[in-house]
Amino acid sequence: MGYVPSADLVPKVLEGDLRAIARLVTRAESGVDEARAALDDVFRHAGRAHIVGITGVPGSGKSTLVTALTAAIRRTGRKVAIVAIDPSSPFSGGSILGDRIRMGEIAGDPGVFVRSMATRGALGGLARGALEAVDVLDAAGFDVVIIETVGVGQDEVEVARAAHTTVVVSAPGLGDDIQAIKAGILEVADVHAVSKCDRPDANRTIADLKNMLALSAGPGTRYGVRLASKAGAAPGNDAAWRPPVIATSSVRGEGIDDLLAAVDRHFASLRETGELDARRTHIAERRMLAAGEDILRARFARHRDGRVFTLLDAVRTRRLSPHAAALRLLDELQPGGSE
Ligand SMILES: Nc1nc2c(ncn2[C@@H]2O[C@H](COP(=O)(O)OP(=O)(O)O)[C@@H](O)[C@H]2O)c(=O)[nH]1
Ligand SMILES: [Mg+2]
Repeated sequence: MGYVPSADLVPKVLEGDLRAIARLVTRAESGVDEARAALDDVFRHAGRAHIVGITGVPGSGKSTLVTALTAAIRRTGRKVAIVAIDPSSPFSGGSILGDRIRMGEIAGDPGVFVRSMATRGALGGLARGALEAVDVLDAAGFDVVIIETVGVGQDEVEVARAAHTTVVVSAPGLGDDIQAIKAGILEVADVHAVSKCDRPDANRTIADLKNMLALSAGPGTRYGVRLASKAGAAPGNDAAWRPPVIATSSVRGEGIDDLLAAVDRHFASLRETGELDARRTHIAERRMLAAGEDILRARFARHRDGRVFTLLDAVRTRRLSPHAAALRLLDELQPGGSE
């Protein structure tokens, strides 16, 4: 089968055609130039889905939890798409947890779309590709789009912050401390999940986490972290929302419905308080700035042999400061293409 132009995929994507969705997601992920206009088009049709980020250190049980959560959401009749950004993600159709939890439970269900993204280095970066893939899935009519990210690295954090609701997963057995603190992701939590609560040491993890949240909660701060929305700590949460701690066991299927209820409650709270708009504005700002950076990098790379080279030379020999050279570059590259 030949190459279907991206523009022709768009109407099919909007109808929910899984083949077209898969193709456009792939093109978003790899940053294909040909797909640019189609992705811009798709963006304008997106905005209905509830974007849920699931983040936590490797091995905390994210993928297993996402599978269980997806099955729970499906039982409410909603369609779910999953974008897993985790090189070690087992979303490959095999079994994750032996007999109890199988991808099979959700694999083959046309109301579920799963895509793992493990590759880096594509032009424009992982964050852009992943978020445009989310746009495609949103526009395609998935009610919930779940993004699984390892809570480390700039790209992952960028993606996690594009969610409406972020679930931070902590687990027993991964060391004495709450790992989310070390990873610096605790403050992005709208909901805390303590996974693997079938394990005897889970009670301690739950107690530690609750202590930490109680100790460090104070006016103007969350967990001792000042709420500076421009700095990116979960904007849109106000006094009306206190991130709950939900104990879950994917093995036993416990706490999954509670987790879904908390996630749904958070989205409802964002809507009712008007904070959803604040969060959307924040996401718009981050994505727009990131896109600007991508465009500049692309232009820089394209002009590397010409004008850029002359400017680099001027900076190397200290005739121009990096700042002055950058301003000139911006001036000169402005009339450029439409990337
Ligand atoms: N005991 C127990 N183990 C779990 C549970 N959920 C996941 N695991 C195990 O924890 C490990 C990591 O799970 P995975 O979902 O791949 O974690 P991820 O790296 O955060 O995506 C695997 O060996 C799972 O079988 C659970 O509810 N209970
Ligand atoms: Mg995983």
